[in-house]
Amino acid sequence: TLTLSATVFAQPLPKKLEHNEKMAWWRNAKFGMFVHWGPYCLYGGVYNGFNQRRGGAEWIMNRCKIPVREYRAKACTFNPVDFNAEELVLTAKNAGMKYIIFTTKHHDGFAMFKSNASEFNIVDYTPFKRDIVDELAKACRKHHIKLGFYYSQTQDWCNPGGGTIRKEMKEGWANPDSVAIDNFTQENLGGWDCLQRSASLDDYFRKVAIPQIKELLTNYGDVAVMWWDTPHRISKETAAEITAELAKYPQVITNDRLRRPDFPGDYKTPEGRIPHAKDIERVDWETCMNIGSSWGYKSWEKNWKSAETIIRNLNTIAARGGNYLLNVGPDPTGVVPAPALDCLRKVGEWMRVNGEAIYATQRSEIFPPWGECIRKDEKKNSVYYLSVFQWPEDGKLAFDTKYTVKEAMLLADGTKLKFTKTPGGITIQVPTQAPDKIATVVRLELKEK
Ligand code: FHN
Repeated sequence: TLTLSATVFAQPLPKKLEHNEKMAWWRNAKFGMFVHWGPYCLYGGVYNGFNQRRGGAEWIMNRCKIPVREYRAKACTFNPVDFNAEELVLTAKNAGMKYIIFTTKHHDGFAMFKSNASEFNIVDYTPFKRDIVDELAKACRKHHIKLGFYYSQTQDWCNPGGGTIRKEMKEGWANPDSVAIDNFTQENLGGWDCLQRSASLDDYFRKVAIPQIKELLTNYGDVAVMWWDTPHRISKETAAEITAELAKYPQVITNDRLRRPDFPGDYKTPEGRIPHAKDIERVDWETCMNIGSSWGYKSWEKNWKSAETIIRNLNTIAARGGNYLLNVGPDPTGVVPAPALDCLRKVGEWMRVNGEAIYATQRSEIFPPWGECIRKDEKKNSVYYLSVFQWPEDGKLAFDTKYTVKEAMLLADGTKLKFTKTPGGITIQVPTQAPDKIATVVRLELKEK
């Protein structure tokens, strides 16, 4: 009968992966690159000669109340001719990063990929015409870097249906019929008239967001992560529809920002901060943080973080059992700003020597005063990596442990270190000068009692 044949030919859903199996690569990876890039980079945090005062430069349209038509006209000029996906992927890889999370669509609604759901995308709307997500996916596959997609599911400032737009529409700037300022002519508003407009948020999900999510999941090979953002204003039903779509791709890991609290995803996402160890016990988590002070490119950035800060943060995060997702914002030509590249190069140098202390490690539950203690369970024994930020001037490094230490060495060059037992643990004899002023790693092999 009809019913029987429908049952027989129905496509079975792929086998559900066990949670631990699915999370394994992510837990081992520890360090990833976040990339915030879209037409907002054309402003670089400056509008009409004024520096944007609050928020990341990717929020410039909202913060400076740039009319939709004007913003879209600006987006028409996006032509990042120096973008080279392989260069970006290799920048991440050489810094020791194992995955990239790329903003496929941020709150401005612009898709960095070819989309049939909205013409407001890099291929159909700009002279560049290249599918950036596709190029990135290919480069990531070539260099064995996992690729995840940031997708802002609840906001689209260029579409009346998009998320937070109602309030902004009352303010005028987000009204799609608002008049562009003088320096944009009707001619360079290209594509405007045929753009999608959704009447409501539901309509937006149906016509734009869900079709785009499907495009992302099907057109670019294996997707490692779906990274949602701003988890408000999405109905339970729509979130469930998205989750049902995701169920077809059991390998895809998701963060916790689809809809709170009923769609917790696979891991938590503290933003711009490293949580206290006691607040993130027995959960997977990832700190996302800027390498400067803005997610999107800011031409007047002055607060670049040093390699020392990044390396120490990475150690602290590893010691507390988390991942570090470090953000860069490429400029209008498609290139990561030089101070960020310089920092990542130094981080890479440290990682090439000391990566063993970061990858595939676990939280240690020991928080020494001079730095961090990171744990790795090996077949027979466990290893502690003591990452020393404040070097002991007397050459005596005190470490409290209830375990028996079999061997101590400097990770960088394998120099064996002598140690003596103390009532609470051991004292390790180390050189009086810190071999690495940022973080010297002492590797301890333990024999557990
Ligand atoms: O509003 C965004 C912001 O621009 C950026 O994308 C960050 C990254 O975590 N998420 C939002 C704020 O939570």
